[in-house]
Amino acid sequence: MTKDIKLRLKDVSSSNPGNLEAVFSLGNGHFGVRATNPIESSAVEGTLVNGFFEYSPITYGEAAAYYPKRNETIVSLPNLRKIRVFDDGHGEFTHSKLVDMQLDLSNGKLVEEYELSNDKKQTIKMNVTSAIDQREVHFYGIEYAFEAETYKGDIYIDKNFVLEEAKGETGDDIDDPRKTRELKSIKREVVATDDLSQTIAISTAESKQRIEITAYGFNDESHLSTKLSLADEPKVSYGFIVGEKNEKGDFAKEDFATIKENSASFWHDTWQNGEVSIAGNDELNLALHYNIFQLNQATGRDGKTNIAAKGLTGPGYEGHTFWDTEMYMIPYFIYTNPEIAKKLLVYRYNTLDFARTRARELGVNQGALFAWRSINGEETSAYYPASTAAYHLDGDIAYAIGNYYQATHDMEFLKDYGFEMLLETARFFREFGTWAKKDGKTVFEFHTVTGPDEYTAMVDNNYFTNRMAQNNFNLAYKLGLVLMEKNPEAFGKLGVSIEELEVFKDIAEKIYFPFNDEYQINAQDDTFFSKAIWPFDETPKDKYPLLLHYHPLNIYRYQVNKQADTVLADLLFPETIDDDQLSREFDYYEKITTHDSSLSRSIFSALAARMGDMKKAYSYFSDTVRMDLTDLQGNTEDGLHLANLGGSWLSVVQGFAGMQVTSAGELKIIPHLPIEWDGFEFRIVFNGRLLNINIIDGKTTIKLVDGQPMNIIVDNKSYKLEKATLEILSKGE
Ligand code: IFM
Repeated sequence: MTKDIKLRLKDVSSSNPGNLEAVFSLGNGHFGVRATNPIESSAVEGTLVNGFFEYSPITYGEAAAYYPKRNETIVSLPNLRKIRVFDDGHGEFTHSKLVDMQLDLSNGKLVEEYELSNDKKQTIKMNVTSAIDQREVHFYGIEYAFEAETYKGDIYIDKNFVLEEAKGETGDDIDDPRKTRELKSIKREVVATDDLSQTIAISTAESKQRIEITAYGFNDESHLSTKLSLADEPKVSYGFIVGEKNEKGDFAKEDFATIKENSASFWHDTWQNGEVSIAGNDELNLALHYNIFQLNQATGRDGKTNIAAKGLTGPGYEGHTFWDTEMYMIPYFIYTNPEIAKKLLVYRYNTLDFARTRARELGVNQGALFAWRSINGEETSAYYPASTAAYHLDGDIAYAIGNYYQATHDMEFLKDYGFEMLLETARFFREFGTWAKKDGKTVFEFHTVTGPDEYTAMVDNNYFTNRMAQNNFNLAYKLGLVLMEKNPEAFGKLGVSIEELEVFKDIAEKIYFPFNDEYQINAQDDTFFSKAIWPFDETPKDKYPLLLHYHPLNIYRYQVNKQADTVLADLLFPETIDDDQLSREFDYYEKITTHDSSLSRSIFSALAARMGDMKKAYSYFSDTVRMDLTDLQGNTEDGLHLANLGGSWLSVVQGFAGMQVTSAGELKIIPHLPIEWDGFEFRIVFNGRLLNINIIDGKTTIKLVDGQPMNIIVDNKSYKLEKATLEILSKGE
């Protein structure tokens, strides 16, 4: 990291405890610990383990065939940070005022300061330092340092686990689909205890998962309950590790120094390949670093787990993974840490059996449809118009596979995982779509579909979906040929023929795209423009987000967008649209978009930057990059908005720097610098090279930090990038 960057309490606008717990949470892709107040209990007890969930039945008033029967909910574990502190008269320090918090993004260390008071209003100070192990991902260490204030006697601390039932945030009777539900079938028990350590087990009755965690002191002689004297020494400290058995069922203790070292070295490496910095705007620079930090903390790195919509920072959306991963978060990993991108795609591969079953349930004999929302890959959404019908997800996964392959040429991945997924998703689209006649031409269409915009559902020919499906067919065709040539045996094993690939190519050429003649723009779907525009002028501010105040059917009959839809396709496929149409399209859809979804603004920012509308690009970016620090969506306490974190990287790299990979596979950038910044700089990993790209007013400097020479296109001119730094002056300089 270029300089140490820390997030402090003053950088966060909402002091609501739930909000701070999420914002200052620590995670390592395996588990996450919300920064709950260690003394006072919190609404969300806050330890979440990636992939650790419980089933509960979904009850429908009116069910139908193949509606999912069971829900999955991520399980909140007992609070690892909890400590009880007593005075020498058996009173307890039950009040705890947060004074400051500081999260060091260069090494992952969280430092907090509290003032504790007992019923006699006597106070002591408590400083808390914690870190999560980023390499041995089963360990978390926390150190409490106490300092005498008005209270100067002995204190007694108790660090045994408190096994109270972890609460869900809501009951099942709340109208907010973004929340989680309460679980009644979780067992928490102490399985071993002595003076020096305590082991508890958390098990789920239905999903049959079990986790054992052990708390022990920093030193071999540290007791979990002990007396410390603030009379003899004005400052005393005590530390604990909480560790979990590893995958093999072994438990070998770690110490705090190692946890901190593993955290610091991980962050050093992560920033080395993936730092993005803004010069001349410290506030946005801090927010951008923070977002990338939290994105990394949330990401499963083992091929078995993924990224939940709220990461490991809160139980919102029940811990489910959505299309958010492939469209908003994987790009950052593809271009900074492709190994992790691969693991995320392998997770999808590991859910293929569920996806095949789901496709059969939808009546197609071939292909696979991945789950719209799930933890383990099994579809769990009870509301199919905004989930199963959003089958662009298959195309989104294919898009990510295509980008990963283009940026790595990882043949092993293509052979073992990638092509099979492309094949199965292309088959699904082939089977689920339909041939039709339009204006005397034979076209391929998709009916009864929901695009990314969740305020429009079950329409025909959603433009975005049709583009994603077309890309899916093209990828299956092209990468199928690559695999057939490079590894005919692997190709042959998949039961696919050249004829089948040719069919994909043919469908791709004939896919229908709705177009609006009046406005000369791509139409979101076949009937979008026949609807009235939502009565924005009559909608009071407090009726947003619309989803919490209006029945879906009421919303569906209007032209109103929750989030970027057609314009997202424009961003993903820049070669399909010219500048004039893009500008018309952006203007039209922007006016009817509420951004009620956190997945929207980053796309509008990136696109506006590409169009050179820097005022808009900057304004959308400011909202995007600080979304959770300002609680813009009003629900950060349920967990951070992970897709938006990835979206802020997209805004800078694919928006302001205009980075894209051309259809010929070349890296291209078209820099646009907002006047508010002195410049910005980022690193990219591309086909084994590490590049450092620095954009300041009038000059783009590209350094090949590592790897072989390559070509790069800047502002539509091709350059050879060799070891020496390439400096390109912008036009007019
Ligand atoms: O996947 C998104 C969806 O696009 C909008 N609603 C929230 C989901 C989870 O982030």
